[in-house]
Amino acid sequence: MLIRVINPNTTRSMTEKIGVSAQRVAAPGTRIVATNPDSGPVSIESHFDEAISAVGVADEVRKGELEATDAYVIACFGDPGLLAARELTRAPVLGIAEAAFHLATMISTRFSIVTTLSRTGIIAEHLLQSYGFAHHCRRVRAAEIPVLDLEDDGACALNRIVEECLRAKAEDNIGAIVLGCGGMADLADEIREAVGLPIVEGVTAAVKLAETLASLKLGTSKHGDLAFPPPKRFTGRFEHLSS
Ligand code: 2AL
Repeated sequence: MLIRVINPNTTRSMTEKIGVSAQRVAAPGTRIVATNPDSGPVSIESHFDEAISAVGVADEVRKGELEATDAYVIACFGDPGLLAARELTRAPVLGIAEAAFHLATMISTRFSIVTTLSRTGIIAEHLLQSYGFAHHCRRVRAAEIPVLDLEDDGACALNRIVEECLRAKAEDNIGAIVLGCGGMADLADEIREAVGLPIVEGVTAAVKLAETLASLKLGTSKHGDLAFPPPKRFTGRFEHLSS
């Protein structure tokens, strides 16, 4: 099985880290290809960053379609371009926020999210609303770490995330915590040990769910709104997308 794990930001070190975490939980016969767009923001921390990165995600799915990809994972907590990506393939496409929310509700009745910056909390709140998980989530918390500080050992990211998770455990009346950034994938085990609660990490959750869907031959439905986009002419710098 071939799963293409797309980091929507262009920071290669984060893509590699995400790929290692994905391969570690994958089944023996699963090959993970971890990629990121050629162009776009180095981290995704705003609605603007998300909008630009969604174009890169679509490009990466189009590349994956040339390689018999069995499933895709969008490894950013805003799930940028998720529905557009689904339109471009028959394979299943999972966002890490969506995957983490589903798993968290199967092991707890209430969870909190610990994300990077307060500013991106609103993106998680919008997803909770649109996916129908809002009343399972007690609180969206931020460790106030810029995404690229997760790549910097000197930034004490782990300690700050653990502290915020411990506050969530003490104050939120929850059973589980969802980590709110793809760049936290390598920290989940240490956080789980330090916090003593189930910690749901989206990259690993999405890889296991992607394997499940692909092995059950459950691909993206092409009946209705997720059918391939209608052929049309694109202009200017998107002319190459014309069909
Ligand atoms: C993210 C993420 O997962 N990757 C990135 O660049 N920005 N989202 C977030 N809330 O930190």
